[in-house]
Amino acid sequence: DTPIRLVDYLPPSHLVDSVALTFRLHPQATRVLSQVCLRPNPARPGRHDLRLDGEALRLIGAAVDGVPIAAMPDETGLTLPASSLPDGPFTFTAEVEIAPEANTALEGLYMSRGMYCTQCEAEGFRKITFYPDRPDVMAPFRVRIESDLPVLLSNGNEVANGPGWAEWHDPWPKPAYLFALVAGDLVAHSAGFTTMSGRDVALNIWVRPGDEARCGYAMDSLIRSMKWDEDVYGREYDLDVFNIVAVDDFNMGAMENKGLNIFNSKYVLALPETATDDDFARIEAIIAHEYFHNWTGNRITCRDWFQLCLKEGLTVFRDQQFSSDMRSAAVKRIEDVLTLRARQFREDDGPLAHPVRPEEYIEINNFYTATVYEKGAELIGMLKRLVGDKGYAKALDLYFRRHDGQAATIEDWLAVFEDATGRDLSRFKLWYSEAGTPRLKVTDDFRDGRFSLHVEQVNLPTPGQPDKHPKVIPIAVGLLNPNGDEVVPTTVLELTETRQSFHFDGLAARPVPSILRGFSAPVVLERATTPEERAFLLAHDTDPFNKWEAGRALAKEVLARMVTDGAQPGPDWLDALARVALDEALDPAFRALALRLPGEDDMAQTLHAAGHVPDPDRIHAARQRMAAALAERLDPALPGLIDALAEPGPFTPEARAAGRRALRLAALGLMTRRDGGARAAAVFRAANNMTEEVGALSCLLDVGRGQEELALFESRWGRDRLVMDKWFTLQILHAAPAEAAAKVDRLTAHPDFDWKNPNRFRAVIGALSANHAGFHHASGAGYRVLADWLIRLDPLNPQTAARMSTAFETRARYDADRQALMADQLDRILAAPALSRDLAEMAGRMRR
Ligand code: BAL
Ligand code: ZN
Repeated sequence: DTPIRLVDYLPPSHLVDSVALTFRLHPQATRVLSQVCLRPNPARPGRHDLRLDGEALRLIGAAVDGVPIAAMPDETGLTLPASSLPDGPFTFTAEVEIAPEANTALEGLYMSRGMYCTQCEAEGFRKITFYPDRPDVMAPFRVRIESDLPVLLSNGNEVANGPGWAEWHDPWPKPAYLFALVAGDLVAHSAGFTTMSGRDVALNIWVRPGDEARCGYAMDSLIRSMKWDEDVYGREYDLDVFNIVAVDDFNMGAMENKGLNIFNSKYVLALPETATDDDFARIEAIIAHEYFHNWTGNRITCRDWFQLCLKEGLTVFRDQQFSSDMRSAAVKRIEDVLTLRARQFREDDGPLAHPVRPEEYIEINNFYTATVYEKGAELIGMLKRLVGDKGYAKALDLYFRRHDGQAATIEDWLAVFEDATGRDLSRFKLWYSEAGTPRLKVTDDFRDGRFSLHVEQVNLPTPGQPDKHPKVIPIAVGLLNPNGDEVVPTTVLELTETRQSFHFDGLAARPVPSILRGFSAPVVLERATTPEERAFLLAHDTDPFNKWEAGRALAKEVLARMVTDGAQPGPDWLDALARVALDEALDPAFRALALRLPGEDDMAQTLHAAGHVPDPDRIHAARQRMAAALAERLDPALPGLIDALAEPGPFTPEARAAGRRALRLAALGLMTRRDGGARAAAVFRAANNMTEEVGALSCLLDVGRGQEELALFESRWGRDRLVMDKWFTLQILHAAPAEAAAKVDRLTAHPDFDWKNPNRFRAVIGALSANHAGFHHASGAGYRVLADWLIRLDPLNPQTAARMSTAFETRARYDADRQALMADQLDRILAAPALSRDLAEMAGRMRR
């Protein structure tokens, strides 16, 4: 397969003025009739062939302006020669047949437990009919659906219906990737919203009968999202109806189709008894994310798929802002940075590193990555920091005004910031084109009342990019007096060169610097400092992120020593952490985060960066010892903490209560190491919510207990697919390293292991790669079982197989034996017959 390159971009040969589609739904033989009104694109002077994308379509007939044509599609589409096309506007009509029931890739039109649904981003529409399937071709769509199923939905507003049919019209021009259709036996949880200009919008969440009582939180999140986007960005909804549909078989989290968002049911359905606090938070964030796409993605879309971060980075940034406003901004920032480091820094550090705006791809589905999404969002955060809140607001207003209805680029995006604020962003643009996580090496000195920070940025090579340039890096810094008072409040230093010094004058004493406050840039900060200074910042920093970061860094240093020297954690660290954990003036959610020990994959990455070869067994054992030491230190306080944090009254998913539960469960986890699990078993049995039920069960599994509770859980929830996903995951996640692969073998033989369902597949196979010591067990059994399942899934669902193959991206970190074992499995994958383009690209990049 030849790569597609950004430099080869050409505007489309033809534009589409309107599209009319008729679907005669049938599981094995759906007929799709299309009528596409086209005209030559003035931006491409001259006469051009018209290329229509189309894959796995049985062409019944086609015509241009009503005159049948003898079209012969190839494997990827149909070319209509320029000589056969009118000079001006014309209509292309086609009738094709497709088989939704046989579509296991879950791209295009497919079936999920008797219901028809679609997934067209990025290039699924070409599996529905022949069309210029590219995001810069935007058109209004009219859709007629014919089926006996009771609920028939598409984009836009419903304009007519009758027995066995419905017609929808979407007046807003959109690219084909935002097309959606749903047909099924569904019921709605409905509500209404009046927009800021007084438009009444009907809101519906469509689910299977029986699930309608589980939609309340998603609906509440939607209404809050709509209001927030009006209040904060001035963005109003633009149709009479907003529909959401929950689907059980879905490759992604959700999809922002215009007026008809389609969701993985995991991110819609929630009751206190079935969903954890994390599930509630994710539902809120994803509902918001998809809704916010209506402006950042749909009204303004991407010119081509290289610009994916234009909509995704910005929309992630917006959903992060929303969650911060709804919950605790400090806790949200810490959680976002944890995710960024765990997923994006890891990606940047290995063979899959790519710029936020990639310059080539073989399969675009492989670029829905943490780099495009999460690092893309960090770039927006840096821009906002550099131009200030007012500058950001002005730039966004201009963006919406200037580009509404367009398919835009990163150049357009940066130009609105330049035009709105007068700032030159040509250097900043390097963040979009160069991969890799910059390292900041910081030293300081203090002389005659002047405190100086000397900063050097190091931009290491990444695959295909041996030489890098210095980036523009906003570094938020505050200075504290030795007594803990803040002498210099947060100021943003702008690093633009490889080396720069920044000075603070008029200081009476040498201050303690708090650097990279709020994690003001996606970089690794390297600064030689003392445990005492970290403990000081953990106690006194006014910036909540850096307060947490100080504790985190301290924990990682202690754990690193435990791994490399077999040391035990010293009393200083234990005391410092105990002070935070027991400080009732602090937010319980923050205290829970402080108690969360560094993850094993995170430690492996850190040790590798420090020049060690990480040993997964030693990391695992050291982390267990660390937890045991912390449990011993906090032992006297744990029962009181667990009692005091019990939530009286009925469950509420709001952040305050969730934070208390998080701290309670952190304490319970430690207590389980002291009392053999008696308290956790009691919490499990008394739980009236899934957070505590799963939390207590995890505590037990973590210390090798909980078999009775697992059986109880299964008998209670055996018929609930989403809850049972948790049951599968927990057992793999908490399996002892030597048993993890065998546990996968046992659970994949379970009658409820439906491997064709992406959620269930991820629940088991994805959990294996999240069990660091289990996946990397020296026997290679973890690598082998993952490869077995990827090879099996790939012919059916290449997209999910390719995504999950990234477990191998950290190969270079480990010892030669493990590297060889992983390479063997990548070779096996690459040798699989009829390997998909998706998995071939990923395995090939990781094998290089
Ligand atoms: N556009 C794909 C799903 C999402 O990012 O919302
Ligand atoms: Zn998105």
